[in-house]
Amino acid sequence: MKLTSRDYIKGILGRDIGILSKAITLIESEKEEHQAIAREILTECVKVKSNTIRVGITGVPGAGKSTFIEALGSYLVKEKGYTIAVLAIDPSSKRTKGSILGDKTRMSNLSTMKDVYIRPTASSGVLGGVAKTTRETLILCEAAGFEIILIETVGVGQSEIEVKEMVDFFLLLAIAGAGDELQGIKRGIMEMVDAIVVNKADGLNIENSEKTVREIENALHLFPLGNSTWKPQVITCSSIENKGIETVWEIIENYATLARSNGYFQENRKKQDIQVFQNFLSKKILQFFLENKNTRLLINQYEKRIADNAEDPYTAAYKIFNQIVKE
Ligand SMILES: Nc1nc2c(ncn2[C@@H]2O[C@H](COP(=O)(O)OP(=O)(O)O)[C@@H](O)[C@H]2O)c(=O)[nH]1
Ligand SMILES: [Mg+2]
Repeated sequence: MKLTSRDYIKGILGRDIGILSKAITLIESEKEEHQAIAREILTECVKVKSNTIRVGITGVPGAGKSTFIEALGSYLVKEKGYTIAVLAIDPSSKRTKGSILGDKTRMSNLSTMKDVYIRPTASSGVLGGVAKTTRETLILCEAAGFEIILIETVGVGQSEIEVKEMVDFFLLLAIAGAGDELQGIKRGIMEMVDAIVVNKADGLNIENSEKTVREIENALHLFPLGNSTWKPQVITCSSIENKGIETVWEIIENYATLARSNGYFQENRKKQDIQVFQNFLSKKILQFFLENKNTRLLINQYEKRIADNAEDPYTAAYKIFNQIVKE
C-alpha cells in the first residue's frame, strides 16, 4: 500500500523507524512526485518543537570518528538515557556498501540499541548536494523525538563547512602525529571548532597525545573568542578504551548551558535558518533558469565563445544575464 504524507507524518511522530527511513529516502530522491510528498512531510516536521543538541564531528579518515561515536553514543544512551540519531556523511564515497558496512561494524553496539537510529547520508553531486538532505534528515529525526543528533563528516572541504552550519557544537577529532596541515589545524578549522579531542590516547600513544593537546592549546591562544564567548576546549580521549568520553560530554553540556543562557544558542540557530533560506532560494532560482532549454543553449554557446577567445567571461555573463532578465 502506498503511504500518504499523512501516514508518513504520523509514523515519524510515533518514532516508527521503518517509516522514518522511508521518508528520508523520499527526501533523497530526485523524482518530482517524491519531492512533493517530501515537502509536505518536511513542512509538518519543522513545526515540531524540540530541545535537541546537534553535534558535528569532523576529522581525517581514520581519526576514529565512527569509533568515537560508538563510545559517546553508548554512553549517552546507557548512562544518560538519551535517544540519539547518528548521521554519517562521506562525500568521497557515493554510498558504497563498503563504507556503510565499515561504519556499521565500528558502531556494532550502537546499531543494536533501541533508542538509536543510524543513517548514512547519501552524497550526490546535484544542486543541493550533501547538506540539503542531511539537514532535512536531521529535522525528521528531531521530529521523531531523537534528542541528540551526532553528525559524522570527513574533514574534506565544503562538507565540513556545511556541517558546521547545521550544528550547535562542532568537534574536531584529531590524533597525535598526523601532521597539523593534514588535520586542518593550521587552516581555518581552529576558528570553527568548539572542542578538539585528541583521540587514540592509549597504550604507547598517551604521552604523544598529551603533547599534541599542549601544542593545540598554544595555537588556540592566538584566536580571539567568538560571539558565543565560549573558549574551545582541548582534551585527549580513547574511544577504544572508553576514556575521556564522559568529559567530552560534560564539555558539550557546559557549552549548551552557557550558549543557552547568553542567547547565542538560539541566535545561532536563527542565523542558520536564514542561511538555509538564502542558499535554498538561490539554488531554486538558479535551477529555474537552468531548466530552461534556451538558456542552456545560450550558456553552451557562450562557453564555446569563451573557449575560442571570442568573448571574455565577464561580458559573456552580463550578456546572458541581461537577456534572461528581459525575457
Ligand atoms: N588505539 C586506538 N585506535 C582507535 C581508537 N579509535 C579508533 N581507532 C581505530 O582507528 C581506525 C579507524 O577508526 P574509524 O572509527 O573507522 O575512523 P573514521 O574514519 O574517523 O571514522 C580503526 O581501526 C579503529 O579501531 C582509539 O581510541 N584508540
Ligand atoms: Mg567513519
